[in-house]
Amino acid sequence: MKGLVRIVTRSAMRIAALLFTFMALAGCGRAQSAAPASAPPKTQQSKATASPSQAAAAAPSVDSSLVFDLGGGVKMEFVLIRPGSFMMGSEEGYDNAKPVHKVTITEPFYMGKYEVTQAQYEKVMGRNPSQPQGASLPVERVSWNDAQEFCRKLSENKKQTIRLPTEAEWGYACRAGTTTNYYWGDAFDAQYAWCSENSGQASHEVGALKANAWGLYDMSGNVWEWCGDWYVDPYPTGDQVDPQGPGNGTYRVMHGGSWFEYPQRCRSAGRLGCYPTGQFHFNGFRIVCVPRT
Ligand SMILES: [Ca+2]
Repeated sequence: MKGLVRIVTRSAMRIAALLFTFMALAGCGRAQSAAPASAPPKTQQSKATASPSQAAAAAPSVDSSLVFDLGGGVKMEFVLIRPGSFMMGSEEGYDNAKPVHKVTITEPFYMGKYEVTQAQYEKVMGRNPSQPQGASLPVERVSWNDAQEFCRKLSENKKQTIRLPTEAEWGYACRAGTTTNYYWGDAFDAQYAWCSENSGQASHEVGALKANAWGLYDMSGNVWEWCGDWYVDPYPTGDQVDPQGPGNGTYRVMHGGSWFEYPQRCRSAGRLGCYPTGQFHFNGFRIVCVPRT
């Protein structure tokens, strides 16, 4: 009977996944117009370059980490990301990651070390929309609007500016100075990310796999992560400094792929646009805290 329930549950999740993919191809179709989920790009070679040396500079007076106590033993950890430049996007693979362009981040920011967990979400919001449930699992089935409300409430509680990362901040933190398809190399490695290859068709506790070079976990895979920007496709050309995305739009940006996606979607340049009201089994988020000056 348990097996039947599991099969039924997985079937339901699969249907939801297919619906999500349909959304990606139809409702959110502009996000993946170049290639469907079932047809990964032929080549995955990244053309991006980064400036890891620049990442080590600046922000000497800001603590390198930050921890929020949310009560009841639930904590939230952040890693300081220092200013620097990188090449955003990829000339190979999905068209929506083109053109590659130089981005400079001028201010330090604290990036969530992990995806927001269900325990953290429940502490702040008083509810947990996820299925299945587990304190250390990433919260999912949260819309962009839900994530915004989470940030607003936590900012109010902590008297600090807490927000979603911009798409540029997310990409910079994800690459962590790397220029390869993934932040560990050019080929998928199951030691770093949960995707369709190794997930067993479910999300996993945050931080169970290896981190990137700057100490961030699950930037690739597990759950898609909302960014603050409106979705734009293609990227603008030319160098950008602290880009915030377009002033308006229809879709919001998600990055990093998920437990359901093929590895190719979980590359550092992988992105998707979806309605800000969208709630799926694969979308969660992580947050940024602006250092006090
Ligand atoms: Ca993720």
